[in-house]
Amino acid sequence: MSQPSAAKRPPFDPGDPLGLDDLLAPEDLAVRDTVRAWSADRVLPEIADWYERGELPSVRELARELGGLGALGMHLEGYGCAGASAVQYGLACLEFEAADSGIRSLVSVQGSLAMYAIHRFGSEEQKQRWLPPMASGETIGCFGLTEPDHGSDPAGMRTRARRDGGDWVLDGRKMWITNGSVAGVAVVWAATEDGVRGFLVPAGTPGFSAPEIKHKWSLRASVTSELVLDGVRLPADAVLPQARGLGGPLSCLNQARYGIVWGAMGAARACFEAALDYSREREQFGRPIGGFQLTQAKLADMAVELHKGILLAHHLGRRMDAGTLRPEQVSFGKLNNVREAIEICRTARTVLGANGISLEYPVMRHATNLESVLTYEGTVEMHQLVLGKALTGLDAFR
Ligand code: TGC
Ligand code: FAD
Repeated sequence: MSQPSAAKRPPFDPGDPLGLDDLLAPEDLAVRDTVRAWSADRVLPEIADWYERGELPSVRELARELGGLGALGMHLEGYGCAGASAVQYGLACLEFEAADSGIRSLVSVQGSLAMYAIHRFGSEEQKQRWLPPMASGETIGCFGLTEPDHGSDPAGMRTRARRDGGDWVLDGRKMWITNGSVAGVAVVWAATEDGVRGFLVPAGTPGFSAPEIKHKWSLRASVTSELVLDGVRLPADAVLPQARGLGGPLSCLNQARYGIVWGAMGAARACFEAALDYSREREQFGRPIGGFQLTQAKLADMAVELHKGILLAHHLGRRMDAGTLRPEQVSFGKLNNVREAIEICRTARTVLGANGISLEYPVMRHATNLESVLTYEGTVEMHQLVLGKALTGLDAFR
């Protein structure tokens, strides 16, 4: 194999050391640049303040702006959705999460969980009613699967839906629900005589409320709520007709987990960049700390894991676009990329010394956010067990 001449080789780019941008088409780069510019303009100047206050104060306005960008349900077709590729959706998730995991959560729950559930399992009437206002950000959606006593094991859910004449009546509780208190529609999963079914619960339905969960030390710029269902009466057409069994909600999780595979690398990139910049400027013992071998080892290891993670995300994105992506492969990506992202953020924190714990820098905020990302959408252990089962053929969940 002939070696290219040095003159043909592009220069080394510290922001893209593997040359992964070569994998992207001009339209992919355009999506990435648009989301990066929006995040820099709308999120980065305010995020530390929102985080400190533990609020996402302009969530409805942000949702409408995200709708205007085409970011809500962007990988879905029709009904006002952008019809972007999975790779483009992934790039957007990376850029949103480079700003804050809370913004990527807002986008993921809207597009990959609530809208995807309606798009994949809803009737034509349900799609026409809900998807266009959700794509534009006029209506926010949430996705209620987790319960106070059933997180990793949703098969044991206690929320029940029973038939009463032509109606459905729902009773139960959901816990830790992103966007819950600001949602115009909640996708609620409940046990019925025929197994798990999905229901569309409009905000304001009697018996339904969504109190916000406070005192979080992670995902502080994100709305998280309980969903309370006390004899919530819904018409027959509130049920998602095409979803039967736990496979319904778990299919939606594949979509959101895929976005996290990319998103986690955004948080990691922000921390790596902060550490690299800091290491060039901060001097100790008469020289920049980036000149010390131990700091360079940290930076090199961070860069290796960051760009391996992006490459993995890209590979999974291509498989998703080709229709060949398996749930076990999504687990592979979520397990690796979130775990490595946390490690990168923690290492970046050490490079910043005491400044690493300050909200003046993004590192600690991303590191604490990633503690939620490690847990939601399937904990590390769940994804290890999914892979363990696929590798051995033995189910170790129960
Ligand atoms: P199991 O018996 O394996 O499966 C039941 C049925 O589901 C099917 N299935 C899947 N289908 C599509 N995609 C997947 N990933 C699937 N995994 C399983 C399966 O084929 C079967 O279908 P059928 O037709 O034979 O009935 O189920 P299990 O009870 O043993 O549980 C498996 C396990 C533990 C992997 C699953 O329960 C699980 O993934 N648990 C983790 C729960 C979780 O991730 N919850 C997330 C809640 S949503 C959230 O966190 C949003 S945060 C978002 C944000 O803010 O960004
Ligand atoms: P548990 O399931 O109780 O697990 C506790 C520990 O036990 C974990 O380490 C787990 O891995 C381990 N464990 C459990 N079973 C096993 C086993 N068989 N083998 C080995 N280890 C095991 N849910 C939604 O439905 N919608 C949302 O929008 C949503 N948003 C969220 C937002 C935030 C900020 C957070 C923190 C959570 C959110 N969740 C949401 C909930 C999330 O999906 C759950 O927290 C998650 O699935 C884990 O459930 P749990 O917290 O009940 O932990």
